[in-house]
Amino acid sequence: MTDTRIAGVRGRRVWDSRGRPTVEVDVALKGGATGRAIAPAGASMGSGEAVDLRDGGKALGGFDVSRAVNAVNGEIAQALLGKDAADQASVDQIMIALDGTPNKGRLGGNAIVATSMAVLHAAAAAAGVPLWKYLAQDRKVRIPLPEIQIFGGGAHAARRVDIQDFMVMCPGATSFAQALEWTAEVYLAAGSIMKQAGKLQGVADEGGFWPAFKSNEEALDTLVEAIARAGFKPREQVAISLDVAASEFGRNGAYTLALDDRRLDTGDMIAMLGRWLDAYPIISIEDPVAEDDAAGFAAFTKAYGDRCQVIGDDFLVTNAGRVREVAKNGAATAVLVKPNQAGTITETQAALAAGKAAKFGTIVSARSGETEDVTIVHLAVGWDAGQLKVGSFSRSERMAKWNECLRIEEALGKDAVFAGGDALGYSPK
Ligand code: 2PG
Ligand code: MG
Repeated sequence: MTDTRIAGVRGRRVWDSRGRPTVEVDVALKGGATGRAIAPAGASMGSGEAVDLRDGGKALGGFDVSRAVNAVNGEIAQALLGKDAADQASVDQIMIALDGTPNKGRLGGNAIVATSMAVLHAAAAAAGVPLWKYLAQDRKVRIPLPEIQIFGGGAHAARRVDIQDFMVMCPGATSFAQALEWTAEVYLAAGSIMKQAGKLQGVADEGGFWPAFKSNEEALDTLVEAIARAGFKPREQVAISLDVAASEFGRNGAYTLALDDRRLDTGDMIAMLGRWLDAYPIISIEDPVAEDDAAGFAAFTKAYGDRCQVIGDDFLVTNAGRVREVAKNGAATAVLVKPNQAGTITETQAALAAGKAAKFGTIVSARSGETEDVTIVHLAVGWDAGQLKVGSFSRSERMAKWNECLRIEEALGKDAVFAGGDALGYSPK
């Protein structure tokens, strides 16, 4: 191992998949190793997330990040110079203390998470091993089960459909490579069904088809048809996974499904999702009710937690404390893990570890605003998360991540263990 003390930290403005500014950080170590990372950005965000520092004002829709970049090149660089990149916990603690706010709003979650990830990359480079291996050390890891979007909706497609992500998972696949191949067939079939029906309007923020469906159920029907047309057995081989992202259309126990022109209370929401579980091969549901509806989460999990994985995203915001609390109440069975919700690698890892301790499913996830950065793939493998959510099967900011995971599976060769359906945070009956 070469000298891992930090010799330089440099931030710059780069651009994300929505054409918005974001923060990239380069870290150089005394021994010559370097690391680079880019902050992603969400659109449907939990209120408990670390917040990005944006400039506001008229230019670039208020999304510019010059203040966050200045924070990296000024205060953060100064505080980290000479510190040991191999001691991630201390580096992250320094930034948390320096920021001094509960939501990282002073220096910016974007500035802090990009720096935290760049430090991690530099430490792995100094150790001379790929990042996933640096994180795994001698522990056994699995290649994650991918969760891949076919239709986009909600905040990622101008609310064309209310449900945000209509995704597939391939519990019947025996390798990551096979899961991708099966998903590619389903994506292709879905596209041609929609084209024939005149329902294809392009792609949404994460690369899934932007649909012209008349109802949320039509999306589910079309997805089942696509799975069958691609030649797979729905549920056993290829199953449906939903991110309802209910906080986007519900608050205080009242939900408005604009497309279906229906107003629902928490009980109605749970009953509707129950009917969908009866009618469709759904094995995972994320944020079934709004983030402020802990009782709704508990009721949903009690009713259906043995029939599908119940994931908390906006509800748990990659927060270890919340995961522990919710595990006690049985209000979810899985946690979505997004580094920029927590703001540092250390806090992200703590949330994932809390999920594992609770025997939850753990899903490392990208954001709707992404870049060529593939750090999350290494986190998913190195921390043995078991599941990986990256968006759809088009657009290079998504494909860069699926392709990176293929390379890791290949590098592991005979030692590669695919997590498959066993990684889900429930036991299918
Ligand atoms: C989510 C993510 C990714 P966003 O809700 O899970 O799909 O979306 O990054 O906009 O929060
Ligand atoms: Mg979500």
